[in-house]
Amino acid sequence: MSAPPTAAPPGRIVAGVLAPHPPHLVYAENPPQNEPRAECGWEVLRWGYERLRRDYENKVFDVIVVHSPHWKTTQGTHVLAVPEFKGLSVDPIFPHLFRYTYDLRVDVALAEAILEEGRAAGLEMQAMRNPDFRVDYGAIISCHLSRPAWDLPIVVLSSNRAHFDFGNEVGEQLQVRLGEATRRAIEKTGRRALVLASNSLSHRHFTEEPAIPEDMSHEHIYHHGQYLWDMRVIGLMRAGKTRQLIAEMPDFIDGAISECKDGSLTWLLSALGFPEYPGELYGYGTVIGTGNAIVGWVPPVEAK
Ligand code: 2XP
Ligand code: FE2
Repeated sequence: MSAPPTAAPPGRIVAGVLAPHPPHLVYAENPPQNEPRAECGWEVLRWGYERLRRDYENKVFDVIVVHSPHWKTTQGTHVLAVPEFKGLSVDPIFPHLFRYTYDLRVDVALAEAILEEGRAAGLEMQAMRNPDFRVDYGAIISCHLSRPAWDLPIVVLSSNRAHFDFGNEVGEQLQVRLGEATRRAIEKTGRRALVLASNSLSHRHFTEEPAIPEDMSHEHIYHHGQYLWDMRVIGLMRAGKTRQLIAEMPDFIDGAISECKDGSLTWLLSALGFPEYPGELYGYGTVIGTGNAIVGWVPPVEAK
């Protein structure tokens, strides 16, 4: 029998997770929401998510806040701000693997607080108020894998393309400010938050898919240099050297054509206040050759 839930005091990030979103992982789990069926696949990563869920099942969360690389906006950061969204999410690259029916709630009060704190920090922020908006698959997949019950409201932040339009250094600075603004909003609204960065690490894709997508005899790291980058970054996270990781991030992004270029991980580490304690590695594995790590940070609750 598991221990009863332990509630942290309100107004804090209870846990932050690097929670990558390959649609393959949902496909291989065969949840009722997803139409395609799989035989197996990518077990090491799926067992990693399973262990994360088990570790967090006794924590009390009010909300999940997720930053997704696949909601790409060019006029600043957008935040979902409608109480609920329903629809069918189809991955544009892998429509044969991910056709997922979603029905989710949004914590609009927290979304508004993030918008306000972001603006107060000088960031361009926009509320998404279209009830028919199609929620992006990156956010849906990270939330599903971290907490498949969908029993919590969520808040989704877009990735704002600043790295692509103005360079890595500019993009990084904006994500650091956005992370601080997100933390302030969580504190001010008294939420106990689970915060997710939805990106993978190295991101060189295979160009051909096997006839059976879940045939694991085809799955492997694509390129040794990409693997070395992933190991370096994972080593820094496990050693609690997140400031060093941020200092190296622009080079990592270029060297490993990393999905960190969408800003999610930098935003998360900033929201967590750049942890100096080790991140818990739940799993590492490739998906169509890309490097994916599941890493969790649980901030210590300071005595008052
Ligand atoms: O290509 C992407 O960005 C995806 N989300 C799909 C595939 C594998 C990711 O690691
Ligand atoms: Fe992606």
